Amino acid sequence: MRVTTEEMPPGAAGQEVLDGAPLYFGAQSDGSMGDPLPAEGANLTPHDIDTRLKGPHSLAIADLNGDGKPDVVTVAKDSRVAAWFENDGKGQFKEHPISSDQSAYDIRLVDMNNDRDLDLLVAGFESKNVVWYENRIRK
Ligand SMILES: [Ca+2]
Ligand SMILES: [Ca+2]
Repeated sequence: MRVTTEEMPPGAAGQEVLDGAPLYFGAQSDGSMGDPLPAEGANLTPHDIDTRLKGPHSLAIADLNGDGKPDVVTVAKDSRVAAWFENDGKGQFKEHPISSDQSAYDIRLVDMNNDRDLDLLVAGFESKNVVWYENRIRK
């Protein structure tokens, strides 16, 4: 298994490799998350991770809880939600809310406090803030 940290621009999709097979992640502003972008010639089956979010604009992928499986973090501008989705490694994701008052377009995963885990950095467009959330998942 190879797990990489990948930061993606708003509205983009990302790719991770899990057990040698590529996984594609995407965010759409219509409220759904998880549908991959069309990839010509590829045989991809979409698996929704969350269809309730309104205006998810940014995704980040990293192993936030240290279990070796890539997790997904997003901010949904219109839902005002920041959340991470724990990957069980079998195609299922469990939502973990981070904030219910964060209207943002962009996120980054960075070790802000040098404690060897990735924290969440958010640029809150309508929240009018820049904030980081310390990763305390494994503590
Ligand atoms: Ca994980
Ligand atoms: Ca950290």
